[in-house]
Amino acid sequence: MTKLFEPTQVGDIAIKNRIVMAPLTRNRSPEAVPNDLNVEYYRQRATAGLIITEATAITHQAQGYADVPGLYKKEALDGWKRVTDAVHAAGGKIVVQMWHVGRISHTTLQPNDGKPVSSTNRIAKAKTYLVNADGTGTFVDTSEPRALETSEIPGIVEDYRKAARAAIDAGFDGVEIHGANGYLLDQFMRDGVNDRTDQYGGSIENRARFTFEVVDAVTKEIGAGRTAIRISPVTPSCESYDSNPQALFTHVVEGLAKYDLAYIHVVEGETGGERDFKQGANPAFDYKALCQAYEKAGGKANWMVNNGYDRGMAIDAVESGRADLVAFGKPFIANPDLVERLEKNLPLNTPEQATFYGGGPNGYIDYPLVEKAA
Ligand code: 8OZ
Repeated sequence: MTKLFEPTQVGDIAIKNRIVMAPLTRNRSPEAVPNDLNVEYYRQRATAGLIITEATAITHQAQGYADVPGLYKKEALDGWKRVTDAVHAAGGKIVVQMWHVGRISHTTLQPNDGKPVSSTNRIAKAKTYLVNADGTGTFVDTSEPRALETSEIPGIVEDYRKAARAAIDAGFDGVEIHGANGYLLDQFMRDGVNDRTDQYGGSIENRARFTFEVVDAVTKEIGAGRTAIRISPVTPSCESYDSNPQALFTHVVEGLAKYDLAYIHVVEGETGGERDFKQGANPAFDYKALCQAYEKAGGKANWMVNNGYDRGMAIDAVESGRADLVAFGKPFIANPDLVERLEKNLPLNTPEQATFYGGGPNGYIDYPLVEKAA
């Protein structure tokens, strides 16, 4: 048996194999409340060693897209409890990805139609997704943000802390802090977005401060063994750019090493795209050096890799010790029984792009299992 299919311990979470369902935005939770369809979707995928939920807004202000779920109101938490119960009853483990979109939002999704908040007043050249009155979806430009006042930042750290507590109370095995893909924490970390002059802007230390404050608050609230983080050092998603991602993320992982986190989740390359993507004139990103810097600083968390892995790459990554866990995204959309298919080296269903975002059961809970496909 290859190590990929063997059980392991991820912080406080015991998992039955090292295949992880990556966070996947599906826009099927109107009013931010997980519903029966969502329960069924996650239940079907419980043979994954670990499920990471789709990105989930920690507050109303953290919302940036139509019909994504939240962690901030009773109905949503009750809905998530039904999801976590179903996954646990099916023998799986599940963590929630805690999300604040920052400037990747639209005034119509914000409390009192306010401006989205960010590290900057500058608008992102990016799109968000809204649902029209007739139920059809459209991609629209994000709204102009306002830079958070320095004095507002502790309140957002507190929002993360509260959301982490609510997640554990809703039955999650842990939380993954979304520090990737150009959303709020990334908007602070990157010098191509962050134009602040306070203690949250300028040097790498200052830009990473907010992320560390969030990690600190969440680990104190629920324990480091139930806390994880996702980073995407070079992804251009949501117009995120940094002049020196290697130095920035080396500092980030060195700082994370002092927490005994469950895992560090690294998107290699462009999220959902090219694995060898580079930011501007930067040299190719050295992921091995990143992991070594983490270990040299005393970091012991599981190292989770993601982006375009196939069976052979995943087996090799874990067997060679380059990674402890491998997250699969699109293959899990189309293959609820992905673990069995990888283990037996069976063919995979092809995901249908047209039904990724929004809609109903079609393209969501109707992908066939291997027996039925055969
Ligand atoms: C796809 C569409 C909308 C949001 C991310 C949460 O990139 C997302 C996302 C992905 O992290």
